[in-house]
Amino acid sequence: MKIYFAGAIRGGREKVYDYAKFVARFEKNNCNVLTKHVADPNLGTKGENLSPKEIYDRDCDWLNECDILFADITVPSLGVGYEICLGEHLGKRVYAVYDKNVNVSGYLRGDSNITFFPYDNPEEVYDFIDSICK
Ligand code: 6IA
Repeated sequence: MKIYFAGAIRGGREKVYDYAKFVARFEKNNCNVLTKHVADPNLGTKGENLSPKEIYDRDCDWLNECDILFADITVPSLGVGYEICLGEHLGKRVYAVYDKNVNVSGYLRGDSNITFFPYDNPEEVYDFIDSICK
């Protein structure tokens, strides 16, 4: 199964170590995470050394290719919101997890096509990921 993992870059990298845990859990389930760089602590808020057009084109290709879009929406990010909308309109299964102590977008949470999973501790997300991969 191909996973498009979405997490904040310009929005802020404070959750990157949780992103890495989620990507590792998908890989433990033999999933192919197309966007592993999003969970790379060495990727800072300046992103990769690609032009915006190269990033956009490549990410759109991966969104077309993926089976599942999985986003951590705890850190507000324009890019993640855009990807969620595009993934949904491409007919992908869309999952969004977030730290329940953070007041995430009410607009997004009102979208019944997205399956949400609020968590206190990122380890709680592991079983959720396992269930998605079945
Ligand atoms: O708005 P954000 O930067 O927080 O958006 C993050 C989301 O958009 C991630 O899920 C990525 O898939 C995608 N994305 C946004 N920017 C980049 C990037 N470099 N490199 C890789 N993926 C990205 C940004 C710098 C560039 C504009 C020069």
